Amino acid sequence: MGMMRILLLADTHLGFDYAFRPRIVRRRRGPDFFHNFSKALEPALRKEVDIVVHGGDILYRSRVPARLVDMAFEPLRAVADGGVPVYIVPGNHERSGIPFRILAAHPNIHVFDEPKTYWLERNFRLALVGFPFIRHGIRKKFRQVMNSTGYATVQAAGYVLCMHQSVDGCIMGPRDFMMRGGDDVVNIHEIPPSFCCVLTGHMHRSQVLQKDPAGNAVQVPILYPGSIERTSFAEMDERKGYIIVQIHKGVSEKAELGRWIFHELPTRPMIRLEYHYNGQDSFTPWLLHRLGRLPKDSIVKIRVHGSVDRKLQKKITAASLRSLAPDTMNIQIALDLHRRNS
Ligand SMILES: [Mn+2]
Repeated sequence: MGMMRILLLADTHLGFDYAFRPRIVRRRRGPDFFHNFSKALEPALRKEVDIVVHGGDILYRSRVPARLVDMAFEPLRAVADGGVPVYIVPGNHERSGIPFRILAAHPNIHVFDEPKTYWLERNFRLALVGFPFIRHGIRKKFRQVMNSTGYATVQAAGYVLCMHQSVDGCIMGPRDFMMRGGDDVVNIHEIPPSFCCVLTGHMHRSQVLQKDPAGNAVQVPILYPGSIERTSFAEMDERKGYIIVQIHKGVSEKAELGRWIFHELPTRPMIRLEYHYNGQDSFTPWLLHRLGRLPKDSIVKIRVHGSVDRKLQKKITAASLRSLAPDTMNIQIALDLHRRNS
């Protein structure tokens, strides 16, 4: 009898826009990611959860400086030191490059560096089943990978699957593109019904799948916490956060998925500005006017429409944009390349 709480976070992409020795001084987004990472782990440090699952993509790419690895692992180690076990799924950015062995040496940190089943006994026995990101052909390999985790030989009241994959029906991008049926997408009907839920990274949009793409209910919900900060303008309208998942066990032998709660993390506003250029130079006053009306910590992308001549070119260099925007903003330009040479 009782309950277990799992804190699920993923796609922390630490190291994104983080400079150890910056050549130019400008606001960077890197610290926002570290800040949200610490914030997401606070309930674990306060011991309000029994387990932490990181669904992969701890770091923003696979080759990173050792210092960054230390900075990224330290908060996870603090959680584990506090007595809350941490389970990590290696994501697409974490293959050979990242020294998981250092982390895995911690008695409270467990890495799914190959298909594996761990189990934990608190109020009841919960099996944590998982495998590292499989880049190609997961659809065909899924059953075999699940078999090789050995979960079927582990007796437990409940099973959760930890992975870093796309699943039929998951949605991404500003146009709500739905993944379904592809070689690199897990068939949602192949999740064994004995599982309480699937905890997975990879999709940067937070979402919970409870139906297949045809609209039929599925037995095992798929939970994506999404990324902890926006990694691109494709995510500009998405809320960011982590999920706390409850697994209950009543009088029956089987544990069940209870409530899950999305906890939102702070994000900076992302703003797109459109500038239409017709040869008449009004860029600087236009930009100052627009920037003056935006929140001071905005991340701004300016799209220039029209063919850019030398006169405008000089005004839209990174340095000149920075000189016009408050230091608290990030600002970048996107040229409408399609029309640039016309
Ligand atoms: Mn990712």
